[in-house]
Amino acid sequence: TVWKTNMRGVDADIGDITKSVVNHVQTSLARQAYNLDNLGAYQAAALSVRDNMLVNWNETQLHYTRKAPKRAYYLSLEFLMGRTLDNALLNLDLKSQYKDGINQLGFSLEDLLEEERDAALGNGGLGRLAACYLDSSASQDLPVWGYGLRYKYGIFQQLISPEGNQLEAPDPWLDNQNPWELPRIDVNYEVRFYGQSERLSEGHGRALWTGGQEVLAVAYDVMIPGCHTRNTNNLRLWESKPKRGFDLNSFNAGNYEGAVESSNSAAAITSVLYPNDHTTFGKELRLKQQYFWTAASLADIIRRFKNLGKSINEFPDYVAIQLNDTHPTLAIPELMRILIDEEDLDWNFAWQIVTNVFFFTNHTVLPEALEKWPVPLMEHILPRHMQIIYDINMIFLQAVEKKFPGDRERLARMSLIEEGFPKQVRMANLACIGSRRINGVAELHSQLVQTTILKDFVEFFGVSKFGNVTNGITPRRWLDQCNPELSKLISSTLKIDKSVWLKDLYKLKGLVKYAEEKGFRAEWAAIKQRNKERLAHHIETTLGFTVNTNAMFDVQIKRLHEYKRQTLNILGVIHRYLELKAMTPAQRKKVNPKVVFFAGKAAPAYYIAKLTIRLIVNVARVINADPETKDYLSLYFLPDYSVSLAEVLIPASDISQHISTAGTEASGTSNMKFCLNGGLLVGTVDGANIEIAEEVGEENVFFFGHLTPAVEDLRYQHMYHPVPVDEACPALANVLNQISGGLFGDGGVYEPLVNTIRQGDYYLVTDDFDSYIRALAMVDEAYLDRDEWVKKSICTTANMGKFSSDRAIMDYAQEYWNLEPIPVGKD
Ligand code: 26Q
Repeated sequence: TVWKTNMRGVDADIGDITKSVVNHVQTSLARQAYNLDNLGAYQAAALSVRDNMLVNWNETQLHYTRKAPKRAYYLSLEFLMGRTLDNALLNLDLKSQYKDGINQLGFSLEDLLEEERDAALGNGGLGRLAACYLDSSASQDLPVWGYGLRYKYGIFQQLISPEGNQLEAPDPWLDNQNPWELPRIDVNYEVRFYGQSERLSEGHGRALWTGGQEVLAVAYDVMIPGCHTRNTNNLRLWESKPKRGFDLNSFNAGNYEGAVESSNSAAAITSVLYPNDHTTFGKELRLKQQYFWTAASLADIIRRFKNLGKSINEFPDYVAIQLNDTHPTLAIPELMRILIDEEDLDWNFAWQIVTNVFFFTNHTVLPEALEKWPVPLMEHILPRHMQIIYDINMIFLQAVEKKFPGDRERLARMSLIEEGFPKQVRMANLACIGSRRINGVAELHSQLVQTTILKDFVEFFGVSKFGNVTNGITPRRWLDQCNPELSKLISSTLKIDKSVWLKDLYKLKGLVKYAEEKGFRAEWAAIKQRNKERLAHHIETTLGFTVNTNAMFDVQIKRLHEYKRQTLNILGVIHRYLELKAMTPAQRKKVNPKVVFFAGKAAPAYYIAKLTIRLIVNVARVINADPETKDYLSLYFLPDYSVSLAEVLIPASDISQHISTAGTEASGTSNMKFCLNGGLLVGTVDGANIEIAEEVGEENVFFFGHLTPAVEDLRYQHMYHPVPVDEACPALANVLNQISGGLFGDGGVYEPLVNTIRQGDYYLVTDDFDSYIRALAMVDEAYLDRDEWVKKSICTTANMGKFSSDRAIMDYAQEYWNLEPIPVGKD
């Protein structure tokens, strides 16, 4: 088939589409077009769409090579992509044609979309942010590539046992072969582990690193189509393979197990995504993942740079590398190793290049979440890198000593090495001193970075090295794709084609004036209602529950974490249940009916988080079965939260909860997704909630709780002047006593969870509980005046322009990377 191309991607008529799909059924899948199932039809449709993308992808890469602009590389161990087909069809502007074409073949496009498995190569916010940034880079014609790992198993599948326990199952997402990736067996690099490093000169000169184990990194490319542009960027994922099939010496000696052992250990590197966010470090395999990925990516970046024929000192003029958290920090000593040991540069020259290439984004200020690696482990796996880290540290600390003479404590705090047994390498310190600039992900968070964990570094380098880029989300997936009816209403109301407002989200401001129009409000509310019914239908067909769609939908969906305080939410639900029980039937009739949804995964070893899930499930069992109250309050824990589940949940939400202890949630991004879809927030004064309220108006956000500066004091009080919960918050004490007393099954089971609040209460559930309950009461009151509520909803969506990831990525391009758009076909 010859495809006609135009500026909006690729155009094709319906005959071309059916022909291409049928062709893939027969030649790629080797199946017959009759008796084809939905999965086969999905695969053929995907391959057909892929053909379209490939044309653009090739053209884009050729264009970038010819124009040789500065490029940026986004290094992330996580890319939480979700599904691709719908997104690709929308970005290429081919959805309606494919809908018709698929129909003609006797299938429904909506059904085929459901056949696709999520690419779930991430834990949560950090991984989904990377995916949104790829979409925005391509959509704005920026020459940006992502680099990550091709995990054979993504984030585990979550099952909930009858008792309410989380069980984990593998996520074999590649089992039905992945039409969206292009294996590049010819693009591969050798990566060394272990062995010996021998210094070849005095001081911090060259060394020779030999021996150990060599593993092969093989590239798989994933095409990233921009929205309504021909630019199609690349996400390169590495797979590990043994360098040679198996060890021939062992094989010939008859030791067949030994012969395949080292090949198994090579393949293990990219076998599974680590399911922890914010905790548990020190695992050898994780360190090997980090080095394997940074080494392969840097080798690839350097090879591409060398093809330009430029001298190495121009490297920072052609390359910017963004480090997504500290996970890729080994890229810093690895680039030093290449420049010194392989390119034979002297230390200072190499260091100058390095510190002009890297940029570092921090995503947390929780002290327990700062990445550290034991020195002995690092010495064993990466002996040369450990030498380089010591060299960097010595030179750096000399400079600190010169600026702050005699300040031993400062030196100890700023050192790359934390003293102790064992000593540990502080990755945030290394990322900070090795980068050109450092940013946090929301205003408050960036301030906290500068005044807490990196305070000493601000004093040493000056504040201009530090900045803020408030996170964003792509309105393509998080409005147009997940909420097509709302997208249509917006286009027809503004009389602006969606291709325009989706790429200039401030245009949504034009909706404000329609908040005063009754007819518009009715349409707006009707769409929310249909989205609630769509969610209810999804739950009915997947879980068998009948959900009351006349109730307010209240949603909290995110990883389970004490700092995110799902506990506060479930304790609030119990409080409400107890209140309802105490009412007369006549009193209950005046209550605003509410359905509460939870979803989210707990890290497999995070005991308290798992216990929280168990409590939610068992509270749901009791409440939903109570004939007196179930019309007014019901509760669901939806298992196996994912990007595609979020796409159904978010458009259906009336109110969502973002209730972290102030100062702990760096940004949050689902808060932006809910607001973009006309859902309101109940939240703490934390992360991006603050900036959302600045944009949409504080009257449209339900804030509660203590502010960041109070948190430290309160914790101190808890430690040194503890007050029993019964005194500090009787309403909460009553709820805790009901749990302990067995209202939701064996109370003893929940004691460890309840005790985190009764003793210490590090995340201040007690301190914020009353304020939280008051905020929920205000939500109820506001919801009863439905007209006013819908106005709030419209004004919220209308003022979300700032939170497009297009704005965020342009900020990186201009203030950090110094990158220009390189549109394909416009020169
Ligand atoms: C590190 C080392 C070893 C094992 C695991 C990890 C690890 C993995 C994932 C550490 C942290 C993460 C993920 C962190 C994360 O998702 N942070 C969130 O990032 C979002 C995007 O900036 C913010 O919106 C959230 O506030 C922040 O919690």
